[in-house]
Amino acid sequence: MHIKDFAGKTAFVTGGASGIGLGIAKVLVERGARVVIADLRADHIENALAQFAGGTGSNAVSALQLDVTSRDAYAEAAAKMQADFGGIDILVNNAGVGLEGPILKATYADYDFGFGVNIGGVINGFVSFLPQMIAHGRGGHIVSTASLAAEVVMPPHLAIYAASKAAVCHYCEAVKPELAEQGIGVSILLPGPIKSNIHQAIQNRPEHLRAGSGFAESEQKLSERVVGDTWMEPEEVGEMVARGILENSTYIVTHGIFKDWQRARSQAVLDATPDVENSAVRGI
Ligand code: NAI
Ligand code: GGE
Repeated sequence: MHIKDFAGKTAFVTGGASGIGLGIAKVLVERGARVVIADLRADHIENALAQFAGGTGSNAVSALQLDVTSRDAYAEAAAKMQADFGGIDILVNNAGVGLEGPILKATYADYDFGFGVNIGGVINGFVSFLPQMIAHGRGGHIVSTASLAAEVVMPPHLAIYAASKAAVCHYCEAVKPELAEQGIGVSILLPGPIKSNIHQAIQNRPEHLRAGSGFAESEQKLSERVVGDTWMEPEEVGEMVARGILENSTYIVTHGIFKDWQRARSQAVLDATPDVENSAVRGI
């Protein structure tokens, strides 16, 4: 029931018009999948479709404009996928925003923006698409993009981001066994630094969450950051994701550069944990 190859499969990639999502879309198309790119930004969609134009897989790609935080729009998109393709086989919950700013300046607008897209968008993907992925009986796979930020104690100014990504990670881990019973595989993508437009969070903020934001200054500064030339190419991430889907890997990790921070966090939790004899008193 799990995905064994990509030929003839339909994939829905959120945030698929830029960066990591576009890298994933390119690799899935190369391997014979039909890919629907769902993205908030019309400029990114136009640029992405231009990159496929004239290529061998160009007629396997289409795009729709979708804000993953809009539940009504998401339900409509899922209904369209059911009508057009008999439902999707692969869902890539990748849309996310790299918002950052000092926590003492954060307002509810900032919390709502960060959690709304980064975890809310993932939940909306599961809720909108799970029924059709189960009903069509072909099995399938759901990949969600978290971050290595979920596995370390993050540097300052990234608390909302880290918390939203940790939520993605734990949600996916926890639902994996129940979805396995339905023939649906689950993977979590944990990237390190990848070449993308993640610094453009400010442009992805809806008008109603711009008003009252305490992060305007940080996001303006972030928008001027240049993409590092040692950062990984999105297509390389796409290759890792394709392999992760075929192997139904729980974790797809792109970089080993934060391993010491990952270990330190895990060790600190273990160090604070009472011994087995102590906790056996209460049990669960
Ligand atoms: P990106 O900004 O190049 O791509 C994200 C795409 O998502 C953009 O095209 C944007 O228009 C779209 N998007 C934003 N808000 C949306 C919404 N509400 N609805 C639909 N689409 C929306 O950035 P990148 O880096 O490719 O980001 C993809 C994912 O990877 C994000 O979840 C990000 O947090 C995660 N990530 C990125 C890392 C990096 O180093 N670039 C590292 C770790 C995780
Ligand atoms: C490349 O840009 C970013 C960003 O602006 C915010 C977050 C991230 C990338 C990623 O999710 C990761 C980088 O791999 O998060 C970190 C950011 C900064 C330091 C450590 C990080 O993860 C361990």
